[in-house]
Amino acid sequence: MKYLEKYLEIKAEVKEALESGKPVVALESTIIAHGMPYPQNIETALEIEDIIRANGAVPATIGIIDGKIKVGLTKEEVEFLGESDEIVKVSRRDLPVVLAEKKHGATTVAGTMIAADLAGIKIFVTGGVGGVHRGAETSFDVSADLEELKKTSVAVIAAGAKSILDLGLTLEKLESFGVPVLGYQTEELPAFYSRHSGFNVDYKLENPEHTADILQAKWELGLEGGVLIANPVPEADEIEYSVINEKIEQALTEAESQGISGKELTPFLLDRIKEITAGKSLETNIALVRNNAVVGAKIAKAFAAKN
Ligand code: PSU
Ligand code: MN
Repeated sequence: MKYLEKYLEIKAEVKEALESGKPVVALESTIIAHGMPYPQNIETALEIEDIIRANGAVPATIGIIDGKIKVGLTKEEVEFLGESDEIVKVSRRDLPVVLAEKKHGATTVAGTMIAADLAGIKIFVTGGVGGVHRGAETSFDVSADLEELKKTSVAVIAAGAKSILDLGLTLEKLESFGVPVLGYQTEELPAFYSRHSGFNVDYKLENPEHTADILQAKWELGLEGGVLIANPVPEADEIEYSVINEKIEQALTEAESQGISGKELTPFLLDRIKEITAGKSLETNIALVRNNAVVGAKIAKAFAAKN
């Protein structure tokens, strides 16, 4: 792409890995800047990179510094994104403005998928994806993450979608968009904090090799678009659906009465749920991201071995 270098910078270690066909795992930065509080946000981001390495892949945390998309942030850049309160939450619609105005940005699932795709990274690990918000029939609040999954060929490993969303409608959208929703060693869609949601996934993944075969078949055939790999939180760390659901309802009611909407809604809910659960939701959030990193690195390894 003619102007790619103007906007995108790939860290040397990541570039070398991509050129030599080593497994690389993309990581997002909205979770750092807007998804978790300081200092756990920075600690978790750096720990996740170590977990990816320990499982045989090269981590590439993606964010925007001074109007440049960085594929592979340095430790100092991760710290900066985690500390500063002037970081824009960047999805597809925000990208051109933040780049042109040379601002700093944290990429959402959609933003990170775009950057990973430009850099040639196929596997991306995060906590949870955006989806259809509850009440979307009147608010029209549907995350741009879903549109991105429809068109951008990157596999996203997440602990399912959080029940701040309407999970049933989120699955319907993904079906219409032709996005496979694959459960990692489970037939049920995990609901982020909990392993159970009452909804089934489309297909169950047995292991990393099985996953890699499916990704290869999709993309070799030219079936563009992403895949959602739903990996349940470990049992020891989960919060039961019935327990967390009540807290979520409370946070949603508060958001509504305070008129919170648009890109502010997801960060607001995450923060309120953390307060309402006295920090328990944050512990669970960290645990499930760790677990996704292990699985994601293994899938990246299996996929790299085929290509
Ligand atoms: N879900 C989480 N933690 C997060 C997010 C979602 O459990 O940090 C972030 C991700 O970056 C996701 C974004 O892409 O929120 C979705 O925001 P919105 O609903 O505004 O599209
Ligand atoms: Mn939204």
